[in-house]
Amino acid sequence: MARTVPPRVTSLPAWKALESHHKEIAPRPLRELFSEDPGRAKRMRAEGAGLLLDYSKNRINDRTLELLLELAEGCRLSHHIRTMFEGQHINKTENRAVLHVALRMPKSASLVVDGVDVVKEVHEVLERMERFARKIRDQSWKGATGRSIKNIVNIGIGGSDLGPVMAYEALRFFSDRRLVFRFVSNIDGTDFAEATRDLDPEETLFIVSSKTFTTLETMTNAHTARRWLLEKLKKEESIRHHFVAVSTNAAAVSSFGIDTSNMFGFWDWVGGRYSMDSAIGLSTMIAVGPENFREMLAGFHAMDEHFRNTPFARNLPVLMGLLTVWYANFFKSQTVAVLPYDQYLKRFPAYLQQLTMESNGKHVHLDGSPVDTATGPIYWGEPGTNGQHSFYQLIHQGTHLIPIDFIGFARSKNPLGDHHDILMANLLAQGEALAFGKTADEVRADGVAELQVPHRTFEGNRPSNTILAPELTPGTLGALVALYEHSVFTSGILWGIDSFDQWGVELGKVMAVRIIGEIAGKTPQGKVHDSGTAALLDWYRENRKKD
Ligand code: G6Q
Repeated sequence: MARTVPPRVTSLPAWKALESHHKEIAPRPLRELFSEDPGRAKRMRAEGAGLLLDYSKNRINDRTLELLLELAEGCRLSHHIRTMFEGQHINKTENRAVLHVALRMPKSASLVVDGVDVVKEVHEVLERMERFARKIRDQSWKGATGRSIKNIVNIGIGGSDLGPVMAYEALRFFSDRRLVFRFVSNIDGTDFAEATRDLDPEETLFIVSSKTFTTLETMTNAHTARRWLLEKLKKEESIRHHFVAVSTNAAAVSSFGIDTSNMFGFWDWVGGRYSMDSAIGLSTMIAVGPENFREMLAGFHAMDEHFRNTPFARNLPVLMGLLTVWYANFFKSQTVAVLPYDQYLKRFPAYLQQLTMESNGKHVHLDGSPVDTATGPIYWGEPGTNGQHSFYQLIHQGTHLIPIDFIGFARSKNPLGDHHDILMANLLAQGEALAFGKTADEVRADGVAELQVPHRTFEGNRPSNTILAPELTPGTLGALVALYEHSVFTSGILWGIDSFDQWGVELGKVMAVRIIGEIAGKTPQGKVHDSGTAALLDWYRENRKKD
């Protein structure tokens, strides 16, 4: 297959034009951009898959958009979108297709990749998951002693944990409240101990979620779970009633003692951080039921179709991906804050951290040459309004420019008095205050003492996107996640990097394994470490056994 490395983004005429355009736009306040252009808010919004994106409070004008769209053209974004949807091996460094979009294609669709109809396989697994989820939900699946399952513990880490946790929290409203869900990821024994301390093994099901079934943290936790279970249930035979696996590695699943008829598979073309809608979402399906899970998949698919078919000027993920590049490379912003005004989305920023930072935290182009621009920014955030009483001060008056994604819904799942109106008023007020600030004259007009005026002045010009939807439903969640997946893809294409590998995770893993051996005294400590690490290791060896 011909290697299609996009042209360097910095060599494109649109890049050069954006550099000089940035000089004109950077000093212009959003106040001015709005006052001279009454149609701006109406024009700078786009809708897709049930989501509304208002991007008018960004430091852009029509010319900026024109140039950013030209940049996308120059990087052959349409071609790259097509190659992803066709199942070409766009994850070059691992020589893999990238086909999370196939996980949510309808049953009637077909996508033949490397001679196999992947959609057919996806639906076969989905149907097996459904049968299993229904058995747990209607209590016909029994534990080894004949008791029904009440507790579901997902053991996994990274992509095999963050999506399931986030989705469980986001869709908790739709979950079966008779069931208890816990998520164990950390190798720290505290995670397992706290997650299981009040659970009865007879009523507990473990889902061991691991694509490779070799991940140190997950396998250590899974073996601990096995011992915890057998301590009470004694017989090895009980394992198959209390353990199921989600993996691509049938041999390892079987040698753990899990019946492979209770293994739910997926494929090497599903990256960990893109897998919450694969069998990795088994805990989500058990929690919310197969119908809601299907609705979530439909939401993902609606955004996939929007991304694939909508002209870039009205394409939500493309616009967001281009704006990410605009701030990261021209304003030199280093971070993006994601601020969901919905308590159910409390784990969404953590989920996005992996999706965005593991995908676009890269230092070389696809061909291995060093990047010549900054790449993926740091993502962070907390649900509103909590963040307002914590870190918003820095966003309002600090020295860093932090673009924001506000996320909100027209209706609450828990309408309590006027809580929701107050919540949404805060979202709108923050966007407005950040964009337009408060001038010294306005502060003085409030009668503020001169000494305080500079402290109480807000420069404004802090950009934000506002993403709105009628309600947080399974479908909305799917659309929202797909929005970010494709916006990450868009930025990654512009930067010319591989958004689908994660080599950066490897080195630490290898070194940890070596040090584990050294702690246990199996490998001699020589000059393998720098003096600082060697001293810390000595300290730990001396102190680990003491009270
Ligand atoms: C995600 C990464 C990574 C992965 C975990 C767990 O894109 O690949 O976070 O999901 O390391 O891997 P396993 O599922 O193989 O245990």
